[in-house]
Formats: sequence, C-alpha cells, structure tokens
Amino acid sequence: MKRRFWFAIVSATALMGAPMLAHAQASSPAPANPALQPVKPYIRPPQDQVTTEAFERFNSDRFGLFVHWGVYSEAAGVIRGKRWYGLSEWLMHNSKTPTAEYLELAKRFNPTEFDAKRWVRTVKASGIRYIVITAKHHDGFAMFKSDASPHNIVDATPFKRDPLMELAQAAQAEGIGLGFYYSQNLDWTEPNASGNTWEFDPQKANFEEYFNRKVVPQVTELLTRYGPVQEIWFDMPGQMKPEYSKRLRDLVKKLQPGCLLNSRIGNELGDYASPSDSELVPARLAQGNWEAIYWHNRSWGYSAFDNDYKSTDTLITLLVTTASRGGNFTINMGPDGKGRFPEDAEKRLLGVGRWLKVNGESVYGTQRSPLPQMPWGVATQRPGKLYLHVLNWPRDGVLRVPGLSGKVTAASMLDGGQALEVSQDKDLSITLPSRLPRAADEVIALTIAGALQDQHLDPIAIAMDYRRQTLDVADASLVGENLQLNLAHVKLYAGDANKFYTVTGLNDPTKSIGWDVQVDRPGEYHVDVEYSATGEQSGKEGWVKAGEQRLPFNVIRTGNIENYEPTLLAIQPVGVLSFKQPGVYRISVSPQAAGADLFQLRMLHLTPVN
Ligand code: H79
Repeated sequence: MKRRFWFAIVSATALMGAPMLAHAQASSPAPANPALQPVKPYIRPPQDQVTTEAFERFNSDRFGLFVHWGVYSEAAGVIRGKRWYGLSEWLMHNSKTPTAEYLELAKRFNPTEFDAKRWVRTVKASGIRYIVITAKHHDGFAMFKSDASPHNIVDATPFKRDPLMELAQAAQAEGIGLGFYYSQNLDWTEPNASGNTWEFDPQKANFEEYFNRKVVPQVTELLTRYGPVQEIWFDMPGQMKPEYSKRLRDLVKKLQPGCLLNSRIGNELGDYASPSDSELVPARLAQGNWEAIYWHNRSWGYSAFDNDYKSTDTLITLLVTTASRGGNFTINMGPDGKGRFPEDAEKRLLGVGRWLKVNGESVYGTQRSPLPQMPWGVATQRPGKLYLHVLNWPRDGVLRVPGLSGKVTAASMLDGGQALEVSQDKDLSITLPSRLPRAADEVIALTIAGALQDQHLDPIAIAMDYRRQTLDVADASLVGENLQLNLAHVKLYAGDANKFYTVTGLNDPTKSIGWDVQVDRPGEYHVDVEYSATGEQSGKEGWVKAGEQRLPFNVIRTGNIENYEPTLLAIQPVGVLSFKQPGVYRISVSPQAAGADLFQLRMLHLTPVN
C-alpha cells in the first residue's frame, strides 16, 4: 500500500517546529486555560560562522551535566525545622523567607568537601561532555567572586573560595566544556528585580537599575574571568522587555562570540531551543538545535529527603531518545551543602558512562533518526551508519524496519560485535541474538550503502510482537480548523510526569486527531484513550475509528487541567481494532456530535490482543 501523507494538513499549527519556549513566552496570546501553553516553533538558525562552529561541538557532545548548587543546597529543602517538598532551590520563595534570614544560611554554607577535580573525574567517567553550573539562581546569590554584589560565596560564606574558578580550571584541563546558568529576571534578594513579592512592591521596582548594577557586571565577570564559556543558560525571562534580552545577547556575543545562548534569554533571542524543564520534545516537533534538561530526582537543588534518583536504565533511555530527536541531553546533579555529589545520583550516572564506553559511537556526534516511531525503540545515524537502539525486544526475536530507504550491507551488535542475519526487500528484518537483552538499550550498528532518506513523518510502525504501544497527540495529524496542540504544565498527574501534550478545538465530527499506522501483519489491538475532562464534558460521546471500524465511547469527568496543580487522567478502555491485512491505516479520534470540546486527549494506548 502506498504511503499517505496527511501531515501537510497540520503543518501550520503543529509540525512547524518545536514547543521550545514553554515557559518563556512573554508575547504569546493567553490561551483560554493558562495551564495549556500553545506549542510554538523555536528555530533560530546559526547567525554567523563562529556560531556554526559552536554548534558543531554542541551537536557532537550530546550529553551534559546541569549542576544546581547554592545556599539552598545547605538548607537541603528544610527551613525553620519544616520540610518543603519539591524544588529545593525554590525554598526561599516557597517559604517566603525574608532576604536577611535567607542570607544567614550563607554563614553556615561551608562546602569543605568540594573537589573540582573529583567532580570532573565523575563527569568524564559518566561519558558527559560539558557542565552547566548555576552561577546565580533565583535566590540572587552568586556562586563566584563578584564585585557587583556582596551576596557571593567568596565574600559571604566561611568557605571563601571561588568554586567556579576551580571548576573552570579542572574542566578545561580535562577537555570538559563549561557553561553558566544565570537567572537574569528573577532575583529574590533585589527589590528592583522580579519575583520577591513577600518583601518588595513590584510597582516600585526599577529594573534598569538592577540590570545595570548587577546583571551586566556579573555576566561580564563570568565571561572574562573563567576562560572559554560554551553557553550561558538564562532562565525564566518572564515579562522582561525585549531590550534587556537584546542587551544581554549583545554583551555575551561581544565578550565571547562562540558562547551559545538558550532560548530562555527571552524574546526569541536565543541560539538554540530549551523545551520546558524535564521534557523531551516529541519526535515530530523537534527541529533545529535543542537541549533537553532533566532533573535526576524531583528537585534541581539538593534535597535531604528526595532520594528518587533515576535508574541508569532510565537515564540511558532518555539520553538515546533525545539523541534520536537531534537534541542534547543534560541531566541535573544537585551537590549537597558540603559540595559532594549525592552517592546514588553519582552511581547511576557512572552506569551510563559504562554503557557509553561500549555504545558511545551510537550517541556522540550522531544525527536525528530518519525513522518514524518504531515499537522496538529509536535510532540515530551518521553518514554510512544507522544505529538501532533496541529498548523493547520483540517476542519473535525479529526486529523489523518497514520500508527503510538505504541498502544494509552489514549488521552487528555494538556490544561484542556479533554479526547479525539480515534480510531486506521492501522491509528490513534483523534476527536478534537468541538470548535475553543485557542492557536497557542494546545497539545494532548497520552499515548503509547510499544515503538514507528522512522518513520520520512516515506512518508509525505498530506490531503484535511487543507490549503496549502508544500514539501521542504530539505525533498526530490534526484534521480540521482551529485545532491546536498545547503543552500542559501540571503538578504531577496520576501517572509519572508533569508535562504532556493535549489538543484543543476537537468540537465537531468533521474534526479529528489521527495517526497513520503501518501494520506489519494481521492482528488485533485493544485501545485505551487517555485524557482529562471537566464536568461539562462528562457524558459527551466520541469515536475511535480505523478504516470501516468505529468504536464508540463516552467521556467521564476527571477534572480541570490547572497550572501547577495535580491532574487526573483517565485511561479508558474503548474496544478492539482488528487489522485483517498488513498495510497503512489511519486511527483517529473524533466527537460524535458538535458542541464544546470533547475532552483533552493525551494519547491512545494500543495493546496487542494475543
Ligand atoms: O533551575 C531550575 C528551576 O528552578 C527553574 N528552571 C530549572 C532549570 C525554574 N524556574 N521556574 N520554574 C522552574 C518554574 C517553577 C515552578 C514552581 Fe512553583 C516552583 C512550581 C513549584 C515551585 C512557583 C511556585 C510556581 C508554583 C509555586
């Protein structure tokens, strides 16, 4: 069956680019529900030769370490004997601690165990290529010697050393790149900056004064005293005026032309895109240069009571999935008040390093996958090579790639080099070793004759030999007027994330959210719809359709999606879709009747019925 291309239909709204500015969009019109941010493209192509060269390094690195370290690390999520759950670096804000009291914490912040060389050893052994460390977070406290503010680690703590200087030297000696995080708009110790509403009156703030006295001098210090800086990672521009983003950009580029800026400098002036915190850009939205940043546990700063660090398997999966979408993966580390990496966080990272020692070829310097969504995992490529990252092993031991454009001349496991049997006519089939998988991701290296075409917008492959497979609305074709893809920010939902995509405007039977799927052999799939719905939406009826098949369902109430509030999503069984022959089918969701939006759909789940 011929491939169908529906994607043009949605190109204007969804496929143009990445949802890269989720909390940095000062200028976008407010959506009806503030918890839902419309997805907007962010692509800023390189501006000059120096930037192009900087991106060559950026895109070859692929794996970075974010370090959140400050006075809040000493508090570790606890103040006045009370635990504050969540982001420990937000402690001052969440507990509305007065500036004077917060700065008292600095007097006991004495990270005597800090050893820059040791940090860099761990970074190297973890296969990480660059570090981005908090120079100044929202609490306004500089983790470097600053002449522009007394609130800095050298002048205001018993430690008296400049850890950024020590780190810059240790990193440079080992060829590890260095970047600085700098909170430019929020500064809770400054009456003239934004953010501290418990002590200061925003009406009286003179931002210009703060910007000239603190931001410009400190950014200048960071770019003139610490050697080459790969990136300045600005955060939370809020409503900062374009002139300030512009002045910051010009300052950075004047001092270090090769220093890259992330999109959270604000006002669309960054070089590369930052999606929202702890979010991977969906495959079909990822374009251009981008970097995913992930927390390791559920706080960026050290928390004494959050030990929920990600497993090595999860970290590897996140790293390779980001790489398959052409992005860098930057995992966070929150050193404690003594300056040590938490043992468990470090241990799990070192596991990634061991995996990369064997499989690094499939990550560093690779480019985005040419393949559409596959049930077995993801892919990366470089000229003449395609790497299949097998995250899910097929039950029949045969890994299929429908309609691969290049000719495979050799296939082997990256770990151990075992050659694999391949057959290729229309589809590619590879017989996996007859043993159980040994790692979360076992990589097959394919040698390819001829160029690979970009097929990532082709139909999504589904297959009976795997467990549950999902169809996310971020990868869907939106058919009809005024359907809009949004990113929801919530405070956890009954699943495991606090970011997910949903579509608004599904209010008429002529409109639909659809996915073209490639079915490899006849089979039956049980369908669940995963969504959120308000009381007004409860009782509405929808269809899941595929070819002539129509499965009706009615919507139940789960609640509103609200900004940074908990959200429930229903995972509701609908029925079974049966595909009698191999081919491409469109699976779609639509309302049965016109009216208000049917619901806020997140994804479909397809579970093979054996
Ligand atoms: O540095 C890390 C975060 O501190 C920073 N970005 C990453 C890299 C960040 N700044 N703002 N946000 C993240 C959004 C924060 C939202 C929340 Fe809250 C802070 C949710 C809970 C605490 C503010 C206070 C919004 C709700 C309550």
